[in-house]
Amino acid sequence: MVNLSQRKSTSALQKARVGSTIVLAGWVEKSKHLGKLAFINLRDREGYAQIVANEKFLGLKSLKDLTRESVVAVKGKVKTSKAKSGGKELELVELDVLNRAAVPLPIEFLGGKVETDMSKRLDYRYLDLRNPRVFAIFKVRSVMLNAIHKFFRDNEFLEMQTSKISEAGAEGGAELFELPYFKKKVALNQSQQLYKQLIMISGFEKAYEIGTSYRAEKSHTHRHLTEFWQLDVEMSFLDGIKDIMSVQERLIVSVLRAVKKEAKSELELLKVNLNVPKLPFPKINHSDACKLLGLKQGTDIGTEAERKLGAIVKRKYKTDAFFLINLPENLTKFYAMHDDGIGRYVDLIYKNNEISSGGQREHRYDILINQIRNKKLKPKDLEFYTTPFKYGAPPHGGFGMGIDRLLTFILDLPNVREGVLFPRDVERTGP
Ligand code: AMO
Repeated sequence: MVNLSQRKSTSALQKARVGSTIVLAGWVEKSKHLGKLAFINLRDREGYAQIVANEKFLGLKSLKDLTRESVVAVKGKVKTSKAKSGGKELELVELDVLNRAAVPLPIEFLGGKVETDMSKRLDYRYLDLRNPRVFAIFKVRSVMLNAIHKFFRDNEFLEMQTSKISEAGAEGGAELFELPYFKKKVALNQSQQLYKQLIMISGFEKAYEIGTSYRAEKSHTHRHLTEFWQLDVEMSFLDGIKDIMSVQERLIVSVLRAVKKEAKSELELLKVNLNVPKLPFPKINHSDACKLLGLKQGTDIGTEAERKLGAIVKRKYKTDAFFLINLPENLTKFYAMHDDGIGRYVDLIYKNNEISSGGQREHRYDILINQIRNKKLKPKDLEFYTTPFKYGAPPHGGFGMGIDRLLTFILDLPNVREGVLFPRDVERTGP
């Protein structure tokens, strides 16, 4: 039996001493039989290793039965490879089949080939993710998330975790997922909005969370999911939206720098040439954006208009990232602060798509209640949120950024589903 506790990765093989014995384990990408020799291409999460079996290996014949994608553990001697690519290979001494894969495979991904039918790929996501090109996306996602956590820790933000079950929505009633809860009805959180504000009232001062949000949006687009990951940030005692933009732009720059440095080989594999935008990001007033786009003042700038605006900004400022600021009241939420009908609101557009939205919040109780009424909501339903504003609410604000969207646009992916392990949308609830 091959001793798995001695297992090394395929990348360790390249650093191992010629003549030494090492143990590898992984999946059989493919195998080839040439007379008295057999070659196995073994894959693990670090890459590939070539395993060569010659006559000295007693089980040579049985290797013919090895099916693709079976899981094996091998022990062998490190040799210099005779193949053109060079490097090192393993001469097989011992092989254990840990799990024999059935044939044929339901989807094909040999050599990094990506099936065109996304729905089929998602049905067999566990296999799809074995494709190094698909897996690379999730390595970048992990690097990106580490960089986000590092940024907030370095800037003295506390990490928070808010509840995902709530009694009221924050972002619009029609998009609420309601569910029975014993004798009551509750809803899945649409965002962390109301709770991140409550903890500002509690005195957290600077906090962030990375968590899931749920929206019953019947949107069949490349950038909408029913369950998505959101980065929520909230800060107290801020001096208007400039403080919110400053955090966001520094965050984006440090995350992109980290991805460029720490996910170099993944970016190469995915053929992504990542540019880090210069600081500060341009700021475009919503009213100016409407003029540039030939839209009526107060129009909601949607997907298509964002693309056009992105192209205009790129021509003028040579950047992929800019802020859209000062949104009119008809486009803001009840919790936003306004100056004469203009919301202290900020959207961040990156590579032609909105990736975040935020602003300063209304912390004055009476005005907040009025705004709730103006949006045709019932203050009674939101008492758990509004009452705390009577007992010492500091001026505060923040933003919510779509993690899945950020990854999508960093990697120029065609669809947000590519960067989510098991995406949920209007049709898909499994696997
Ligand atoms: P908003 O609703 O604009 O704001 O959401 C913030 C960001 O979350 C992402 N996002 C989505 N991603 C994928 N699928 C969806 N259905 C989806 N909906 C939103 C986007 C978006 O920019 N509470 C406020 C934020 C705040 O003011 O702090 C909020 O949720 O990237």
